[in-house]
Amino acid sequence: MKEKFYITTAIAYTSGKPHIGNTYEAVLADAIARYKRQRGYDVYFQTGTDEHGVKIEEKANQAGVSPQEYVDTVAAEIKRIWDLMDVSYDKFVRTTDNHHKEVVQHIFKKMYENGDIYKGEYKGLYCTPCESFWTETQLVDGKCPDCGREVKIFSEEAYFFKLSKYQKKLEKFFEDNPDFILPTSRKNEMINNFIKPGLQDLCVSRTSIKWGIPVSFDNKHVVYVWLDALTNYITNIGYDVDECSEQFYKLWPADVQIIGKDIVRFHSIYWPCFLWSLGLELPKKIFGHPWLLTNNDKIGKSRGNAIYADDLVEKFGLDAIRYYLLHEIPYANDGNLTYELLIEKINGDLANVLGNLVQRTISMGNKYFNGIIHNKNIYCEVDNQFIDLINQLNLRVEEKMEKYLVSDALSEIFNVLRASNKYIDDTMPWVLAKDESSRDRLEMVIYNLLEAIRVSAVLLEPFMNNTSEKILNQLNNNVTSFSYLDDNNYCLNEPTILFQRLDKEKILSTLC
Ligand code: ME8
Repeated sequence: MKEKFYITTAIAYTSGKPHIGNTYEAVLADAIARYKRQRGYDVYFQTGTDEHGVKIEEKANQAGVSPQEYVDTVAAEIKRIWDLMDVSYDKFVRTTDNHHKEVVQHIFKKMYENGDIYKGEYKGLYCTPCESFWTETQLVDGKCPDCGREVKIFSEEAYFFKLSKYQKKLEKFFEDNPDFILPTSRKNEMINNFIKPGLQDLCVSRTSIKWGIPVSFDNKHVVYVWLDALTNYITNIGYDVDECSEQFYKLWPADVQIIGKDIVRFHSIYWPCFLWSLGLELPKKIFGHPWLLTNNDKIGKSRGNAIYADDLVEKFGLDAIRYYLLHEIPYANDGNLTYELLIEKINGDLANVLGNLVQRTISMGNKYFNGIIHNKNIYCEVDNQFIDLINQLNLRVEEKMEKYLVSDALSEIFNVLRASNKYIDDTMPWVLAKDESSRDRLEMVIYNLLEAIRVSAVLLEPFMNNTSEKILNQLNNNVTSFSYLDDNNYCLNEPTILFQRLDKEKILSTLC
């Protein structure tokens, strides 16, 4: 029996086309999902769209279409972009699906019946773009602490969720599970800014909004968008209040939930309390990834500086963009995207380090041995060190990926590719080729390089699946072992260029 691994992303708002920051999250989760599949896990990867709320209602009005028509178009666009990025989700969910809506109604009713939801009057401050409620003390200079925009005063009849009831339980949970939120620095922020000051009951219904899931027993209210959105992680795998599906028992609790740092609060405070209220276990981990900035500025659908994945892929190719996203955004700190940096990385890491190595090695194999390469068993000191590096790579990647250090895992692979280029410089095959008596040694050198390339290509699959496949096709070898083999046989194909070197000045002048 394979061990299950349930991974989710946040569900993207269907307020507009997803920018490269939202897309980063889907690609990041995809790399983790593919990595786990490669390690033999039975992976279930869920992503999708968050389609209710006042912001979407407003957007639909502006566009002169119904909210449903509006979200149908945007959800299709988000799915198209996830597909374009090769995001290997098992299910793409939408909060306007009838099944989800029904189960959210059941959940609301169950929470009401068990006393965790009660009716009261809401008076407070609301940030419409962030769909968030704030208390006076949380505001920064009187404005929304997340986006810096004006907040509105609201007063209406509403249902409340008894968050305050879970204060002690949450404090204890955080104490007992210090690694629940990754990176751990984000946990301290939650404790100091939200838990310690005291949890306030959360308003979970609206009468002033039409575009939402009606409360089944009081239908002038619609369910607050975060209760609707967060529960997607269970409604779509078969949770229901009276009876859950087999799939639910198999998959829940989620193994990791990938979200951006701005929504850690919803996932580490509201979400655990909602789950406790339903008598369910908490996810094993919440990973709050950093942001992707463009030109060191926050990207926003509404800030007018958005860069889109499909434009980038059209200009630079899919795997160049996947590489950049996965490698250039560190684990805890924000990453930056500019065309200049992107072109430098494509030329440096992808064309020079990776592309050149594959091209040179295969060309030598074809030129000197008509592409037929075997192990000649003539090992030198320089080989032993090199082979050790190849054999350590799998474990190094695993150590990083198990901690979700995705960028570092990719760096490990590129370290071996760099070491392979150095191995060529050290062994100087072109000198060996001049001496007939060194022919076997030359074949051995090329064999070692081919093994380094093969192992790297196999381990690259979760990050750059197309490039991995192209390399293995050029090697004409489908052995997927993660370590150096001394009995592999190669019958090489012709090399093709993996990444074209780009003329930075020329491209920048056409983009500006
Ligand atoms: O927050 N860099 O949706 P969303 C990296 N619907 N990640 C970014 C980013 C950036 N510049 N900007 C946004 C929502 N994100 C809710 C989620 S989940 C039950 C509901 C991330 O479309 C953001 O942090 O605004 C979030 O994880 C995801 O993109 C979707 O953002």
